[in-house]
Amino acid sequence: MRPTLILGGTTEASALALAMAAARLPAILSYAGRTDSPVAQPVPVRVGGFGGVQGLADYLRAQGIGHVVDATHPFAAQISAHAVAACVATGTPLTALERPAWVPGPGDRWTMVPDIETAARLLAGPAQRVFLAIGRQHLAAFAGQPQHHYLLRLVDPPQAPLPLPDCHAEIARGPFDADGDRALLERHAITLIIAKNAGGTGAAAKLAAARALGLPVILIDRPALPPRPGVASVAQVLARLHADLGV
Ligand code: 3Y8
Ligand code: NAP
Repeated sequence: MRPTLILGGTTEASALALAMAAARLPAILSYAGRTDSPVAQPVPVRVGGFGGVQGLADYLRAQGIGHVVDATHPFAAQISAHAVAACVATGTPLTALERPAWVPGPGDRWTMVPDIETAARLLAGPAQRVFLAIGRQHLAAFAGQPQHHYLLRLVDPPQAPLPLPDCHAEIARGPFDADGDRALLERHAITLIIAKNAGGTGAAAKLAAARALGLPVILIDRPALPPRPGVASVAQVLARLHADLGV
């Protein structure tokens, strides 16, 4: 049976890998190599970029991949675009395992913005204590607003000086829980949270904590992705794989 390539790096990708291992369906989970020690998986793992669309297409052919499941994070827009192009080029079935965007509920004080740059522009004004919970890759976008104290949360200790003069980095890997995030916000006297609209459960704790504390949140919309077949659950992915296999 031809293996499935899972483009991973999310809670849902790990859940799919577990289900495929249990169902004895061959799979390879792929990480970009963004973190020092990605969480162990019950299926074979490969780490690192493929080398663009052509590199991914070559990999699909060389490994005889029977199906690609794009279970990457909604902000991982480039790999998702590459997966669409490489699957078209090689005639490989593609399924996206997607999680719906978060929507505000009672008590939420959210401001939705289209991108990271707009979020940074909204910080013009007097100094605040900001939980900038977007990870490491896009911190430079906030260098133009040095007046704030920033609380950061990074997966690995930073290897280079951070682009924000007044910041404190917590080193932690999610998924996170609401009690822990509430204690974090209180311990650092946070007045504003900035987050990506990741959806899912692994990063939602800070929103529940903000609601409990009545704190405002600037929530960044996810980037646009090319159209592709998408499902919302591991069970639906397995159903598509079984349909592929005619079982
Ligand atoms: C390397 C794999 C699993 C996956 C768990 C999910 C949940 C915990 C919450 C906060 C927000 C943030 C960040 C976050 C969460 C899950 C999921 C998720 C957000 C790991 C992982 C990899 C990454 C990459 C990393 C990014 C960063 C983003 C931290 C592993 C732990 C902020 C996104 O230092 C860096 O370069 C980090 C880069 C991309 C965003 C950024 O731009 O900095 N994730 N996160 C994946 C790879 O190499 O392919 O190391 O085990 C996975 C998870 N992180 O299996 O249980 O499913 O979303 N990840 C965001 O959502 O805002 C933290 O602090 O509240
Ligand atoms: P991205 O901007 O969409 O992709 C940039 C390049 O990284 C891709 O072109 C590809 O390199 C490589 N890449 C990305 N994901 C890969 C994967 N799963 N396997 C192999 N190569 C991959 O990606 P990103 O936003 O940096 O995300 C990187 C990883 O972190 C993904 O696994 C994603 O699921 C995870 N993650 C991201 C976020 C986030 O906020 N962005 C949050 C949680 C988890 P080549 O062009 O060389 O093939």
